[in-house]
Formats: sequence, structure tokens, C-alpha cells
Amino acid sequence: GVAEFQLEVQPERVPERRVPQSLEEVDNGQIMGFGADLAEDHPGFRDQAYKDRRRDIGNVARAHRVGEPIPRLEYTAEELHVWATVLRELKDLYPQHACAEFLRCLPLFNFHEHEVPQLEHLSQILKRETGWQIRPVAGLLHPRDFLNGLAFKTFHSTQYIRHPSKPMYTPEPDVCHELLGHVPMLADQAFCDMVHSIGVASLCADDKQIWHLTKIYWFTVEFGVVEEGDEIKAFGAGILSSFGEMEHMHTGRAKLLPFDPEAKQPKMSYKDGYQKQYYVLKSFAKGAQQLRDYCAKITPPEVMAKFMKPAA
Ligand code: HBI
Ligand code: FE
Repeated sequence: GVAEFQLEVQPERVPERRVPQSLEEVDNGQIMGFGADLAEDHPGFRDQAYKDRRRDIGNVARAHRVGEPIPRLEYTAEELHVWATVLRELKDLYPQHACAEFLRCLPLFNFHEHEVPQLEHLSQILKRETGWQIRPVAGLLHPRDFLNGLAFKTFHSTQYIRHPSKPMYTPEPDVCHELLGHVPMLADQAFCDMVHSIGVASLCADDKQIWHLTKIYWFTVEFGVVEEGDEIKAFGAGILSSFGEMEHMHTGRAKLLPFDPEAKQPKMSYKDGYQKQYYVLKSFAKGAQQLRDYCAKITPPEVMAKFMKPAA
């Protein structure tokens, strides 16, 4: 299956300017997906006050500069209610479905129903635990920019919240998905090492390789599961931030595939319901090693040397 995908990178064909040398050079202003007017299938499409609020919060992200603290956002009572509803629904499912690393890291953030957490506070906890940080972003970033951020140990996070009419659904990342799904895992070092390799691999990737990495990201960071004894537990944010996807995983209806970053990647389901297959990791240490090997194959040695610590 490996030969199906051309993994050999031709560095001279990748324009030098495409490789960011610092986080400042990773563009966080080019948003894809839902623009200010949303779209007919977005729950907030007919709600002008929601659109205005989402745009204002997006502008806070646009104005943010690397190195400055992320501005505090005062959430409204209605927004807090959405956060509380989502947290209440999900937190009872974690002991049964979430992986041990998620359960170990979750209490570090002390999420509770009385307050929507502030990105700056969470970013400081991550810096202390793993050296990662959060950078605010106005919406769905271009995959190249999003993946490049990971090379700088930076997770781009939205700061607005989903529409109150559908607390258990969002067609785009929102603060509930980012904080409940992604942030706890980013306090685990082996998980971070794995994600960092995806980021470094993206730096010199051509567009075809970016698409391959997007799928790798999708089937690990968003929808990955990991072996624990004879069970599988979730670590992907798309599972851990979705009541329905967690139940779906538990039914065992989806096909389980061994994680293989070099294989042609499965089909992503983003408009047609739950995933039809999940990748199963043996462990995060093993996954990190697999991704490091993949990354080394498509990344020039000098870029590897600059961005990766030598293997332990
Ligand atoms: N942008 N803000 C944001 N959040 C994501 O999770 C995200 C993104 N852009 C692209 C993306 N995820 C994935 O499709 C992969 O390209 C990484
Ligand atoms: Fe996500």
C-alpha cells in the first residue's frame, strides 16, 4: 500500500518562502469554512446577533500578536449556559470512554460549569506541562497553516462558542470542541511528540503531502483511539467532544485499523455522520515513533535537526 502514495519530497520544488521560520510567519488570518455570513446549514445562519458576536470574537484573534497574552473574553450568560450544558453531558462519559492520559490530564484544567475557561490560562498550564501553547484564531484555518503551527508547538484555537439552539452540535470547531477535546491531551508529552511530528512533516510538504497529513491528523488527533488491555479508549477530540461519536465508538460498529501513517489513508466522514473506521494506536510512544519515522522520510535533514530533538 505504501507505494500508492508518493512520499519522496523534492526539496528544490518546494519554494523556500513556504517554510515558516517562526510562528509569526504562520498565517492565522486566512480562514476557510464559515465566513462572517455563515451558511444555510449553520445553526446560527438566521441569527444576526450571533453572527456579530462571532465576528467580534474573531477580531480579537485577528488582532492578537504572538507573545502577547490572549485577551480575556467575558462570555454572556447564554454562552455560559451552552458551555455548562456541553460539559455536563460529556464529563460523565469520560471515565468509561476516554484514554488514561486524557483522564490524568483533565483535572489539571479544573473545568467547571460556572465559567467558560480563558485560553490564556489554559495556554499557561500547557506551557508548564509540555511546552505547548495556544494561539487564538478566528475560525477554521487553512490546513497548511494549521499543521505548520504544530511544528512550533502551537495549537490554534477558536474562542467563540457554538449556537445555543444546538448545544450538542457544531459544524465548525468552537471553544467546547477545542477545550474539552484537544486541550487535555496537549498536556501529555508523548501525545505532543506525536503531534509535533505531524507539524514538522508539514513544513516542507507539497500540497499532496499536506492532504495526506490532514488525513493522518484527522484519524489520530481528531478520531484516534488507543489500546488499553483488551479495550479501546478514545483520545481523538472529535470523539471526546461528541456525545454521539463516543457512543458510536462504543458500539463497535466502526472498523478498527492499525495505525499506519504511510498507508493510503481511509475516507474521512465530515458531512455524513460518524466515522466508519478508527485508527488504533498501540501506545502514544509507539505512535510518536511511527510519525517521527514518517516525518524523517519527507523532511530534509537540516529541517529535522532544527525542529526535532534527537530521538531519546
Ligand atoms: N483550524 N481552527 C482550526 N481548528 C482545527 O482543528 C483545524 C483547522 N484547520 C484545519 C484542520 N483543523 C484540519 O483539517 C487539518 O488540516 C489539520
Ligand atoms: Fe479539532
